[in-house]
Amino acid sequence: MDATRRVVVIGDVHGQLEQLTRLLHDAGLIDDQRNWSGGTASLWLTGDFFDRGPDGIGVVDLVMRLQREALASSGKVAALLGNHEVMVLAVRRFGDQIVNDIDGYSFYDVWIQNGGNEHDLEALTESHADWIRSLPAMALEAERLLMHPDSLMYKRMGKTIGAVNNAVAALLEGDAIVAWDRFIRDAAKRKAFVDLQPFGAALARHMLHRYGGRQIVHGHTPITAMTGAEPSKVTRPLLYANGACINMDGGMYLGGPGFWHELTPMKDATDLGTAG
Ligand SMILES: [Mn+2]
Repeated sequence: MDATRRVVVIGDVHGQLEQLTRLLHDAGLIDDQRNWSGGTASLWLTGDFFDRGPDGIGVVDLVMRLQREALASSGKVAALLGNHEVMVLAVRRFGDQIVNDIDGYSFYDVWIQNGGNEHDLEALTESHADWIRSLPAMALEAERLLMHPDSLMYKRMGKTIGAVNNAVAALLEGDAIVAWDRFIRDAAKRKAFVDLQPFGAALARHMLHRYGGRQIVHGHTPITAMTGAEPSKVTRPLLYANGACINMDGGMYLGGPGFWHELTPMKDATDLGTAG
């Protein structure tokens, strides 16, 4: 692998296919025909392709195609598993089945409450489902720990990235409804690393110590929910937790334009790299 290859990250898309297309074009990763033009570049998406927006399936179809095209030019397109992908698979598998008699809800209810899009569910094929099940929950690239949520939820699932990814994959292959429910409930938690939490930065450093990497790159929580900024004015990632975390979620479903961000080699703990 080329040590100097570009590594570009794009945050949570939530069905905003046109915005994703514009960002990929701006970043030089696709041409006017929407074909991969990124050469050997590496592209990471932080997950949450579905729900809250118009065309989650269109987004996934584009990412799957670019993944094949990038491979042909020794580039890479990779994506993290988001909790909305897990929710869509849960509804596909369990439908309106009541999860437990005490709470009396189904995954369908939870999904609808979280912006579930019926069109996405109807258009979801077995090949989409297989692709989702293949997505890593965590990954390491360019000295960064990449994961969708800004929470501690993966700690209970394994002590290494490989163990967490295996545990999540096993969950998604199985019919253990309680385990699916726990994952989806866990994903409601966020902001574990924010500076307002007394130990936010320390918890981020602990995650890095446990799983590797010098900085956490995540999505899941729109930057506007951390800073109070107008969604339309969020045009770059948020560096926080004393430089230990980068939030990539531009809140595209809230009307944010989104952004792309290039992970440059880390020089020091507060390096944010080059923002797009
Ligand atoms: Mn999420």
